[in-house]
Amino acid sequence: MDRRDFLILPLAAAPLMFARHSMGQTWETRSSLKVTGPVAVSTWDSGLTANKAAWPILDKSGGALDAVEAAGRASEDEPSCCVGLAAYPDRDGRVTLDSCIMDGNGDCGAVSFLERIKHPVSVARKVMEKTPHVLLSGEGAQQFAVENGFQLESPKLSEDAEKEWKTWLEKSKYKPVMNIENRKPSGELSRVSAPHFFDDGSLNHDTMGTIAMDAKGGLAGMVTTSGMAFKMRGRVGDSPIIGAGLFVDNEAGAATSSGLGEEVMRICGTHTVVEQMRAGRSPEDACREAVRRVVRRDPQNKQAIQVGFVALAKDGRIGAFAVQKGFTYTVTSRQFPTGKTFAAKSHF
Ligand code: SD4
Repeated sequence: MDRRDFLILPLAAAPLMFARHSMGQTWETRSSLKVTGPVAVSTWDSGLTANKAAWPILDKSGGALDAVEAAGRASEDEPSCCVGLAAYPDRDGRVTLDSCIMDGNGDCGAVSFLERIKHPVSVARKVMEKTPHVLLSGEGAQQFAVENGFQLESPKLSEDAEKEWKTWLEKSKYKPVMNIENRKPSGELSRVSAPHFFDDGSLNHDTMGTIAMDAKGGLAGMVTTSGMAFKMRGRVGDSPIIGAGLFVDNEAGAATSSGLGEEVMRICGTHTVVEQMRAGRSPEDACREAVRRVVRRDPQNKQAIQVGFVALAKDGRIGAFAVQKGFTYTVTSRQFPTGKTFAAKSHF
């Protein structure tokens, strides 16, 4: 079932220019998927684009790290609601990007709250390779990027992002007043600083996370996102946080997440998933356990949020689990050379 379809929508559906995901699609669910040889696994059906960029590298015995970086760059190049400079801005009208990259030996780099740079995933890789640090943020991250040859792009919003932002401003009657986050216009949804759903009812998610295994069995992963649309300025989600939005360990496996980052951060989501695989759980059961931890805290409110995890074990098993129906992931491998999208099982 499609993410757009699984909600009963109270709001008028304004058509969106951006394809957040394909409509009307149904995806196969598999509990025990196992591939042999190299593989790229990405969040959502839009993961097809990411995997398409990663696959030629993996197929020619290239490294998993190069493959996931290529996946991230391809997503950042494709205009969408949720990744790259064309994505939806924060509530002040500025696009701020988060990204991280990690390989199976524990090397990692990340950027958060990065503005006007087209390829955050490559900046994250530079942080990993050229600095003694893991995470650079905001102005400092931008300065580092420029010093390393990344071009400073225009701050102008894409046409579609501008239109959506303006619509959001009208409806939310947003004024930059103190404590706007404390208003409770919609019950439990007021607990986070960005809307959970767009006006067409689709979830405010579509972060691209890619985890991959190369021909030598080496693992790597990356995440790239603009975070939650219309978020509070300065808000950073799980995506650039190692152990939250991404975790990779050659001894056990790799995992990435999409959805409401605050919930993922609270349980160190992907680290939990990888540790569960290390302890012997299948990728799907490991993701299910992480979802259980998300849901067990304040369970009533979990009906209103989405978090999905997808995992790749070091032996090629793949699995996923989400809070709600509608989370999908895409696998590209020798078995699925053009990519195949699967639906994750879910708690609700
Ligand atoms: C965040 N996890 O910033 C991200 C949002 C997301 O698809 O997954 N979007 O919280």
